[in-house]
Amino acid sequence: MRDFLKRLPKAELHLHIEGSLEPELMFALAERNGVALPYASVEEVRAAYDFQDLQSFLNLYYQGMGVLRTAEDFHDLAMDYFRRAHAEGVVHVEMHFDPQAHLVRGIELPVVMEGLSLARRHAERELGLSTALIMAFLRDRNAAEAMAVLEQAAPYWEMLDAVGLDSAERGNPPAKFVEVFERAARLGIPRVAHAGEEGPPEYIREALDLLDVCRIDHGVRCLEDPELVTRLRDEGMVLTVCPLSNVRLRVVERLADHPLPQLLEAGLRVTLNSDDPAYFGGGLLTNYLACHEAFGWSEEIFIQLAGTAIESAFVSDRRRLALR
Ligand code: ES4
Ligand code: ZN
Repeated sequence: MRDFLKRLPKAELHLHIEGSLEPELMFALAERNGVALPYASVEEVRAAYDFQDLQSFLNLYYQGMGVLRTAEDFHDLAMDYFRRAHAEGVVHVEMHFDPQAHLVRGIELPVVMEGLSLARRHAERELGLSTALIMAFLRDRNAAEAMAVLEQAAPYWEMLDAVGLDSAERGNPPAKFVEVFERAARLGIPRVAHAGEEGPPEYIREALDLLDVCRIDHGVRCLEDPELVTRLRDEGMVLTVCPLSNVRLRVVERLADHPLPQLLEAGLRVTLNSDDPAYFGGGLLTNYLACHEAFGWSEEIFIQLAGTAIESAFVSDRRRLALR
């Protein structure tokens, strides 16, 4: 099965590039930039990744990205991830990035964009990997700031495959960002949003009704609302589910308790994703393998899951055909 899952052409639709920062690279960049780390070794870093919930993870996630300072750092971060993904049989990667998390540290948007853009070109040329870019707004900061970031990104609008919404979900409903997402819609930029990870099914409804998203990131809590499940199925809405993330952030206790089988049973369009692979115990292949162990799924199910990801990826029809 490992061989089969490795060879299966897989697309990653839900990845935070800052969450792909492995402790080894964190140390190398800290050294290169003269940034002090509160850890003595990579082992100590990994030992600290024992999360209680989303917020306890986010605290270390924002701390870890403090080593990213130059365009070269962002390039190295993304290339490091693209190489690992390529080695796991990943053929397409859609990466979220969090401009506000860098702006608040004095790292300007052009620095981030230059580094990520160069890495995307390298990945395509060296690895044959296609990539997409999703600029995410931090929902635990105010909407005016998100709007200002969207305007500041004007030179890069053409490069954005979508905008997204991430960070601490509870108490920060999609409704807060209606105007920002309306502006993105008028600009012709597609929209996705995290909803129903820790937050209630109502947030999934809001993401659909108020933000007009074409995919829901996570969405696992939709099962608490049968009418919503019917709607998601009828609309063919895609959920980018992150199995190991949900275990590590204690959305579920064990993978065997994960609602993935029920989501599939309900006829929903589900994809498997790694979210923050450096923090949650592995990349896309590791997530596929963990699902095989937990649910005993057949090759056919994995072909379906990987196929759904390729169907709903932000790529040209020409590239979509080549990915299959
Ligand atoms: C995230 Cl797992 C998760 N949820 C929400 N926001 C995030 N940013 C990075 N990882
Ligand atoms: Zn996420």
